[in-house]
Amino acid sequence: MGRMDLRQGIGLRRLGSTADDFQQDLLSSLYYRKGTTVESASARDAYEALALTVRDRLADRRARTAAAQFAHNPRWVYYLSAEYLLGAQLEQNLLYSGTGDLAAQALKPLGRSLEEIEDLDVEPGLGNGGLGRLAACLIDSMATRDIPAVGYGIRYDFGIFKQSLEDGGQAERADDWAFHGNPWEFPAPDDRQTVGFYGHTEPVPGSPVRKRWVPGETVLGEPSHMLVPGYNTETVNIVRLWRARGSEASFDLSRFSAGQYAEAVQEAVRAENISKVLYPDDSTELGRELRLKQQYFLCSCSLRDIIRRFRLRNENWDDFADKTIIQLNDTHPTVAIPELMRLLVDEYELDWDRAWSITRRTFAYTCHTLLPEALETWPVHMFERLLPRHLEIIYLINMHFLREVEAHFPGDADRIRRMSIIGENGERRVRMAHLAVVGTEAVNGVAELHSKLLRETVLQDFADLWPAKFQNVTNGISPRRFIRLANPRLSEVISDGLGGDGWLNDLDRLAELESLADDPAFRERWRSVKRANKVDLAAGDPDSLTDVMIKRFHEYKRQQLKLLHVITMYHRIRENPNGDWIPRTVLFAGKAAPAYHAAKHIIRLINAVAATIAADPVVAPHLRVVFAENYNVTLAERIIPAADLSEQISLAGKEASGTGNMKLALNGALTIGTLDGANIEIRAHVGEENFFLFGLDAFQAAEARINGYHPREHYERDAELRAALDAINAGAFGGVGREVAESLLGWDEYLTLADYRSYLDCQEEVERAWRDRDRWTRMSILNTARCGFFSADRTVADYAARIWRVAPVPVPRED
Ligand code: 8GP
Repeated sequence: MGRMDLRQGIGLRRLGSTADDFQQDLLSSLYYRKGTTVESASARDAYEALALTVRDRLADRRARTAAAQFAHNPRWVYYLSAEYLLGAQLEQNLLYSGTGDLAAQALKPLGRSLEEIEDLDVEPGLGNGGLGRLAACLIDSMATRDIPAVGYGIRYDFGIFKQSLEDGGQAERADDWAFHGNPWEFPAPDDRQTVGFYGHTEPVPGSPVRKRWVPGETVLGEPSHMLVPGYNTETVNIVRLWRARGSEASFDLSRFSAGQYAEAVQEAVRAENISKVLYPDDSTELGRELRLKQQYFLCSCSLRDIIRRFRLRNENWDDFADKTIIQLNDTHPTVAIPELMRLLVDEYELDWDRAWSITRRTFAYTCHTLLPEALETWPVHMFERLLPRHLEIIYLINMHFLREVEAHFPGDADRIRRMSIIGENGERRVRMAHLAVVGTEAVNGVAELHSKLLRETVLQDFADLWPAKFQNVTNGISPRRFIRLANPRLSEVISDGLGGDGWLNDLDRLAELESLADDPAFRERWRSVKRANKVDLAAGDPDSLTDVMIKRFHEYKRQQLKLLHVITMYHRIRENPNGDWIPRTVLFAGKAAPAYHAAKHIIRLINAVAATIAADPVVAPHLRVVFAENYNVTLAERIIPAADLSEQISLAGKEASGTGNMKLALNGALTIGTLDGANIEIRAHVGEENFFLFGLDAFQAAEARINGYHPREHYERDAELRAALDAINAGAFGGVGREVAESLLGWDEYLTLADYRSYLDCQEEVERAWRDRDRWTRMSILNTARCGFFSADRTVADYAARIWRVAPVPVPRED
């Protein structure tokens, strides 16, 4: 590898790597950048000074990365995502810059411990769940694999809400994550963009296709970026986040002078609302429009930035797709497709066919769901008002597309209706998933089963037309964050077992642990790590079976099934207090969408059951239910290392992949799960005998629905199930939960009752395995050893080879 020192060129002092150097730099940050002294520095001053000192080290690598990547003029990967759940930055950046020990040392004169300082580092919660965390894992792995990439997103002022429990129910508070500022970000005001909304279009004389769009409102997009370091490599990529601002003209001085203070700023406020919150409530028309506005804002700013970057090195538009691949993280950024067409045709004056050929080759689309209600559509009238030119372009795209369908399937009017980008059943709507399939070169699902079901059900017509377009790329997770940072004890045991920490960049090497699975001393260490992690978590007796279900609350994920199991255990223990019960701690964590009432009822019932059990002296010694508030990446990092049992119990055919299942298995938890999403692949990798399988498969679940499913039949037939539901209805848990019982007995959308008995039987299998300590430990070690496949590094390598067709660009080291 070549060598490079960019500082030399401008005579800049190099940052040293000794403890003294680091100390000096920390003190200098404190003094010059925070404007304070050792004597008067607050904990927050110390935190910020440390963050800046660490950031400086990464900024060096960033400068070299940018130089190397631009010199190479590669095909860049641009990841467009409405969400990033990045997790805490300080612990990550200390690890990725190798400065953890130096930092702990350097803080001493300030009288501060690193732990205390790390607690001040607020995670940017710019996402909801799996999709947002996947985005964070993928950008980590792209940097680790030296792939030139930029992640684009929105810098929401308020991220995912903070959850607390009030009277056993979920209460939400705004998450002002950057209230104290965010030392990790670099504002880049020179790269700001102007984005239009509303208005009208005008014909362009002499051109049948081009139009002039005269927006009725314009808003500024101001970017800032955060560094995304690779692990054990020089590359530091960025994630660039846009924040909406009113223009200077949006402040009305004359109104202000007339004392109309609110009116004077209303335009600016309107503009800033675009990046105000992650997922504004969409129960009103205005809320829905705001979401579409956010999506367009992200796409328009990012595309202009991408084009600006392209033009730094290239002139010919025909090279654009060879230098650019834009991965759409679900349909949220799909309006980028008509936006690129608009830019190419209207602004850069390319003819339609050339622009379309470029556009199609530039985009790829990842779908993250199978739930029909999660496939986004927008009312045509809303699109027309907000983005009039884009709607015209979508109509044109659709016209060309439907001609292609007609040519392939002549006379198949039904198919044309089904495939059209415009849905005509009832209110006319723009189907974003259809647009995303039509306007991209590749479409992928996120686990084998998911990709198959996409091809065979939701997107079947499209797969008939373009079979080669459809691919699978199974999700993965960052082993750095989810083992090394989350579980330092286990990391040490693994590194000792494998003779080094090379596995952190090459997770397949975990397979070498298999030979240790039968080594009694190794097993003992393995167990003691798990126990110590449980002690740290302090959720319950560290010797109890720690049974965790941590994920967003959704009926398809079936927290209610876990709850029926808990209620049944409660009944069993009460009936037989002297039984040989295995102590269990059942830990739930997760947020429900604020307007998702059914999910919130489930949360309430969990807490009511937890309270009833805790108050019952007969049951409490054996069973404890804990609801951990405000689940986020940081909390996940504490729970996952302590888990014995991982609950992955969605109705088969509903969970696209799951990634929590991977994190838990990698940390040695055993999975109890259905044949859904990536569970299937996890089971295939760890071995059937090391996985607790139950329930209907996707095919059987679909059949059950078709044949007419009657949850009451299960209720009538199964006495324990009946007892559980009757107890809820009889008010055994403080009168809470009747809505849950009603929905289960009434229609049971996700076949919870159908899987109840199989689930309970499987839990007995779990207990049999748990009673045999050595067997359990062996299974646990084998789970970790065989989960190397689920590294996001592998996921990124798959995308790079099969979808992006990009190669790494290594960054030279410093002398
Ligand atoms: C999730 C899927 O539910 C999960 O199975 C998958 O592992 C993950 O994406 C990553 O692929 N989907 C979402 O988080 C999602 O659809 N979020 C929308 C609310 C934005």
